[in-house]
Amino acid sequence: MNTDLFQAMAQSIIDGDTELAEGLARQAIAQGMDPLEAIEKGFVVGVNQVGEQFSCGEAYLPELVMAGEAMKRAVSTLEPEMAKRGTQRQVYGKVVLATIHGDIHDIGKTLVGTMLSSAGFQVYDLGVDVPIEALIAKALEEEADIIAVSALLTTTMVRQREVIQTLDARGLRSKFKVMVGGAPVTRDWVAEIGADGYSEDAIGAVNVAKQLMQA
Ligand code: B1M
Repeated sequence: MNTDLFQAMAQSIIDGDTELAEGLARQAIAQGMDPLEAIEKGFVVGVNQVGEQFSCGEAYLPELVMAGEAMKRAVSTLEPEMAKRGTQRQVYGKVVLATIHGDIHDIGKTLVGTMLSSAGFQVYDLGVDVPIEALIAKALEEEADIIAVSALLTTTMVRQREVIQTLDARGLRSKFKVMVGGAPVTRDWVAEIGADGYSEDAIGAVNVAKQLMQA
């Protein structure tokens, strides 16, 4: 039963059991499960639970770190399968993607990058803790269509606005569409900072990026 497998996946993250998380990810692939379904119905449920426990003081940093490691292993095990399943080979556009300076959360950002690549975007994933200037320099170098900025902390989310302000100040705003995302990002925030697109999750990010290419 997939329900049991999803529960085991969530529990492996809660327990910070990296080996088990990888094993369950492999099991999902072996039985032909959609890898994104495994992530969203299984592993993410666990990482969200650890996050909630952390925010109310029921879990501590070591648990958060272990959950993060287990989550990363599960996602990286599933990523090749996700890429393999990306059937649309049309190149939609170029995306420069990063988690912004001061922020080292990379799981969701990497997932967004994988989904965009599998859908046919050329993705330049600059990693985490990326300074605004480096992001813009890469976008200029690659003549990117979209700058995609992930932030998981309320303290780093403000740098999404700074990306737009910097583009404005340098007369580059019209050259790029700016897409933002990450757990604290809301529609209100997107409207406030004047970003071009936003999505709550990786699948939505693909749709938004496609829309931005037509705008
Ligand atoms: Co951090 N952390 N963390 N953490 N961590 C959060 C974000 C937090 C909400 C936990 C909590 O308190 N409940 C909290 C932030 C509070 C706030 O600012 N409001 C928090 C904190 C406080 C911290 C530290 C400050 C803790 C400390 O040191 N005291 C520290 C900060 C370090 C830093 O960045 N400078 C820290 C550290 C860490 C770890 C390193 C231990 C680890 C990260 C490991 C890693 O990434 N390699 C970690 C983890 C694992 C989490 C939680 C539990 C899970 C994040 C995650 O991977 N989710 C998180 C709580 C939570 O979100 N439930 C938490 C799964 C992932 C698939 O989802 O990243 O949301 P997500 O990505 C989604 C969407 O958001 C969206 O699509 C993705 C896929 O569906 N999306 C985009 C993301 N980017 C997008 C970009 C787009 C579009 C969509 O377009 C550009």
